[in-house]
Amino acid sequence: MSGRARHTPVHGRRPGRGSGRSPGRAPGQSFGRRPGPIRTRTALVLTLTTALLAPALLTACGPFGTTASGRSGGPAAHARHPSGPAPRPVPRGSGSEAPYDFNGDGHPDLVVDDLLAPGGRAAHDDDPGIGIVYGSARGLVPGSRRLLTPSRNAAPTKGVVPAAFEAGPACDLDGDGFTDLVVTADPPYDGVGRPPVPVQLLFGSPRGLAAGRAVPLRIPERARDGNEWPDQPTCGDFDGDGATDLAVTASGPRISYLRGPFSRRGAPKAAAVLDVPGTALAPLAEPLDANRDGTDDLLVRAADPGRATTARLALGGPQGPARAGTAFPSGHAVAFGRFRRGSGTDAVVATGPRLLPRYGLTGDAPPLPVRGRSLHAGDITADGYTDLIVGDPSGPNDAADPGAPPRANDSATPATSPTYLPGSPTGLTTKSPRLLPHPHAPGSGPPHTTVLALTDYDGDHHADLVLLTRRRTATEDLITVHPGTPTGPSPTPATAFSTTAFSTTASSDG
Ligand SMILES: [Ca+2]
Ligand SMILES: [Ca+2]
Ligand SMILES: [Ca+2]
Ligand SMILES: [Ca+2]
Repeated sequence: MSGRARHTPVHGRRPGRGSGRSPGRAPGQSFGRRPGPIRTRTALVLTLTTALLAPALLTACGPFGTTASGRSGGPAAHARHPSGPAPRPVPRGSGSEAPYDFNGDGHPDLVVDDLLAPGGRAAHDDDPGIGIVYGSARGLVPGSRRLLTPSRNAAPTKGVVPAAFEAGPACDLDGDGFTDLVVTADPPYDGVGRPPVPVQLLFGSPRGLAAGRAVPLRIPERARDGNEWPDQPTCGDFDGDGATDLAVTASGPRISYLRGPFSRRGAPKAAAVLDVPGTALAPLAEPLDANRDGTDDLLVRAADPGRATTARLALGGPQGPARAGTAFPSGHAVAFGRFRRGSGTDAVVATGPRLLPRYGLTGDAPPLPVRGRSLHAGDITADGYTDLIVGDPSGPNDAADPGAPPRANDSATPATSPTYLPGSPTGLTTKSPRLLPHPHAPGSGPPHTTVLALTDYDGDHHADLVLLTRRRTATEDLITVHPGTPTGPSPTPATAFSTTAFSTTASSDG
């Protein structure tokens, strides 16, 4: 995600599927690829500089104010509040059906998978872990944050605690009303025979996720195929029985289809190998029922994320997501929603230089000249039409040259920061696309802004945008929450804090 190679230490070696981008996982996203222990994260490089948010930050005292100083000099003001507010207890919940609600209090929580290590530099030797920010009726509460680390929270394999720990999707796998987090670790493997299952489950609870260790996902032998690492875990109720299931890659165009509910020991209720129309599973922000038949569908790609490729739906049914559905043109990401008036699900494909809308999934429409490789769909304006945030405008190949001008032969919008594109009765429109200003992160050098999440955290029915902005040499970065408004994401963040705040978090719950 932002300029850091998630190395894999010591033992585990995961061949194959491992080279892509892995965005922070949260609702409202639809892009990229699933994280795994060996990943190279490529920076989202953004070259548009703007001062719009510098003054904004001065008054950006969220409900739990992190940056208010009232003085001039936004960056300096922020530097005096280096990380975030003092840790607060995680609110205790009693279970809910809200997505990404690890403590079951009815308010979605945020997963931050790409943390700056203490001292500021991105870690190359130690995985700083996964940060969780808990929500409230007023939105995310940076004080209510917890750090999950491999040493404290991962399940050991043969007595060895993993060193890498990456967040995957979140869903309620045991059906207790507390969202569970799927993580990927790097268990030891001697290269002989089938590798161990690197996927682990952290179960939610009234105290959230940090209450205990993960358990390894148990994939019965009959549901494995080949000698590849099981990867790209994807949640959904693919058979429509009401229990959340998991799909995990096996080998070639086969998946391990694991039916829920899952036991607290990580075992599915039933499991089988399924053929799907592709070799990789695309991460989706939330389960997708594209044809609205009551079973969730998979989006399957012909190649691992990181490369543009064709994708196809694998439609759910009583036997699981086995039936080939709509095919999509080659691109980096596909997002789904209701982008225009109509009764069916719409899709949009990000090719890199353009967006290809597919209204009603199959309807052709003129391409939109918006550059980007990641898509985040949500109703920001609360008008009933899904809006789009298009991220990663320059792509990994441009990461080393943040000052590069837009490419030649580019009649497209020279988008160098995430772009906001509203849905409307007539569809996605470039009449009013808006480049989002870079939040004013501390440090020097060009800022890199990635989209962490697009979901309604404060319950006002406007999806709220969470950005992570980082400069290459900085010791602090900045997560900003931009509330959704009738005209798009607010340029003024309601909340701002650094990912280094997680490392100052107490290890036990209050
Ligand atoms: Ca919550
Ligand atoms: Ca659960
Ligand atoms: Ca199911
Ligand atoms: Ca909102």
